[in-house]
Amino acid sequence: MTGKLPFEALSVETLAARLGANDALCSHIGKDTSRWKVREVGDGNLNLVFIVEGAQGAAVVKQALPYVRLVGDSWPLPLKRSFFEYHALTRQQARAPGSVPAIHHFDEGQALIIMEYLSPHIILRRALIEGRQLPNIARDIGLFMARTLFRGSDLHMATRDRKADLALFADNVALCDITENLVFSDPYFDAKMNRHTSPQLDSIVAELRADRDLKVEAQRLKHIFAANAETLLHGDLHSGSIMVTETETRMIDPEFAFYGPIAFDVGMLLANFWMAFFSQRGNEQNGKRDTMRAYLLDVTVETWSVFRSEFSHLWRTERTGMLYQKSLFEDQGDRLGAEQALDHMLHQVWTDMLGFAGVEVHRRILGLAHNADFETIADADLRATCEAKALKFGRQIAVNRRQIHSIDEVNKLAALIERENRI
Ligand code: SR1
Ligand code: MG
Repeated sequence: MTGKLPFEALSVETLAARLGANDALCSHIGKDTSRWKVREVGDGNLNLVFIVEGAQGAAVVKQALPYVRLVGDSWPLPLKRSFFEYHALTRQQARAPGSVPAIHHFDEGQALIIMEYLSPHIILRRALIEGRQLPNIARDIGLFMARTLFRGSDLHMATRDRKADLALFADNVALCDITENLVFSDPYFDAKMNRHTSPQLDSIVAELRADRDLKVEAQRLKHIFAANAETLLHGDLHSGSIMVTETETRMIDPEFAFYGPIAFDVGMLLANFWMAFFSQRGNEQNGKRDTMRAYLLDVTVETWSVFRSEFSHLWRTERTGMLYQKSLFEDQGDRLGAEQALDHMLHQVWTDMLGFAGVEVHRRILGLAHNADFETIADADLRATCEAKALKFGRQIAVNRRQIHSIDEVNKLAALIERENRI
């Protein structure tokens, strides 16, 4: 296939004929297309994802569609998101080696990426719903965030390279637009594509939408998201964008990548652990989930702590960019000045992270794109109870973020709300 052919969506039936001559794919799975088995496994909101197995191995073929898969062709979406995903993956691999799938081939015209088939990995969200405790996720994700977010910023990069990258990713307008609307605005009014568990949550939703402080806070966060081009973000770092085994963790799907605030990836990720925490009650039929709940809170503590300490380590050892130059601090014998600036930066990330986490919780319960943690709770009353607690938690961490000083404080709040009988 060449990049010059007009775009055409692949299908299970056509994939072997269309990619049978692709050297990269053949070298990984074998040339004999009669032995290829193709499955379409995409369960995300946007793209096609095929697993192709051949005589010598397997690979993943991911292809963007010219519209939002979740909604249909009434919502067109640029194929170029595949280009941003490819370029984000190459940068993440360089900045946090081993944290993303290996890329075998990219075809911009067909908006497709051929990449490593991760097996026996499963989606982290699925594992958490099943009540599985993975020992390494906090460390692996904390390191991934610190390394990609630090090394993609003006703290580390040569300013010319960073500006070129900023320009490259600035065109990811349509995907940013999804986040800007779906995360920061739609949950706070009766936007057309919103849905929630009704009628159980109706009065809570009305109250939330009438909450002026919350609405203002959500817009302040949107402003930070849109205006603070600090680093190359993953842009959609939730538990559905992470694949795991007992010992391995890989981040996938960075098609929302763009230059934004460091705190966004961290907040979105931690929000998904807190939502997993609040949804455990809905999955308790097969046994108590107290240990799982405790595990999830521990994961938030460890993720934040690993992020913080790796970010601090990189600050001390790899601060080669134009910001907070060593020539102003360490080289003048002012190591404490550099530490003071680091403290200040981490404090800002902490405060904004809580806000981003709060709005992420809200949008997954009130907006268009819900998550399976709550959606798989079949009993609507039980689901609404879990969701109402998460909504309350999200509101408190978003609005009170400047008064919350530690992750233990946040987790005490989560545990308190979780134990409430009435909502
Ligand atoms: C229309 S896309 C909805 C959501 O799916 C993606 O995974 C992102 O989270 C986006 O917000
Ligand atoms: Mg995705």
